Amino acid sequence: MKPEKIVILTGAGVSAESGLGTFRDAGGLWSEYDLQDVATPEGFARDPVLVHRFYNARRANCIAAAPNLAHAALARLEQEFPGEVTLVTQNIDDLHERAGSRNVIHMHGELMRALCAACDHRWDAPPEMAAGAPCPACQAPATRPDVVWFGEFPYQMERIGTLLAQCDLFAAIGTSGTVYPAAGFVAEARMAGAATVELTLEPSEVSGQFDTRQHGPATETVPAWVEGLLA
Ligand code: BV8
Repeated sequence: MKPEKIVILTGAGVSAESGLGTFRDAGGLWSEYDLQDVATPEGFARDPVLVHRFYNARRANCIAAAPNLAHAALARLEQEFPGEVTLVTQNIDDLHERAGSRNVIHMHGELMRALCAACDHRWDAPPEMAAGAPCPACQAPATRPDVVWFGEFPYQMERIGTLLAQCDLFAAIGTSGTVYPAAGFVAEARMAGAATVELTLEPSEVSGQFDTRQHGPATETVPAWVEGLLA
């Protein structure tokens, strides 16, 4: 039976072949930085200069990177599939949008957006953010990247819960299934009766919860998977 509502969760692996580092692969971001220092509110309070340096470097990499065949295939699926396709991404890069995806939920925020911790104002981040820079709305020196750190509440969880309860196909692409609540989405989709598929380079921590798994580079597995759905 053809699916009608597809929810796709992506992680760092979908951007790996665009040259953006993953987190937990060998040589990944967490092997160079301690996530406690650069991806927690406590780390930001302790050393905002270090945190801005971390995100400024990733923002520069992101600007210089290009979407890859996996991003392009997912944008094609959204455009050509007769049913509903929603992309829920843990990634903070903008490669899905630059490949043409429109229906994208950034549950961990966006590298290209800035947030004022004092007044909640959000705006397009400059290429380089500086610690203590004043908020354009309230002038408080409380500006930070608009990303969700560990211990913080991911964005649009209510909407994601509704999508998972209603979907009939759930795919996880390029994610290690290490970070919650995202790693729990496959269980929610299964409870809703959805078919589930995992497309990663190697098995994730939740591989056993998927009906089917395809292991290989996203630039090969995702275009083939999309071809099959559109056939
Ligand atoms: C929350 C944004 C409450 C910033 C990120 C104790 C105290 C406090 C919290 C916790 C705790 N214990 C557990 C928690 C929860 C915690 C958590 O899960 N911790 C883990 C480490 C145990 N989670 C949180 O704190 C979350 N908030 O829980 O709030 C709550 C609870 C329930 C409901 C609502 C609220 C907030 C988590 C968000 C943290 N922010 N990033 C930034 O990016 O800098 S997380 C970070 O990890 C990224 O978002 C990243 O996307 C995410 C997951 O990593 P992956 O994307 O999976 O990447 P990874 O490197 O791990 O894996 C790469 C994958 O790609 C692999 O599978 C590999 O095979 C594959 N791959 C590689 N190359 C390719 C490929 N696949 C295909 N092709 C390739 N070429």
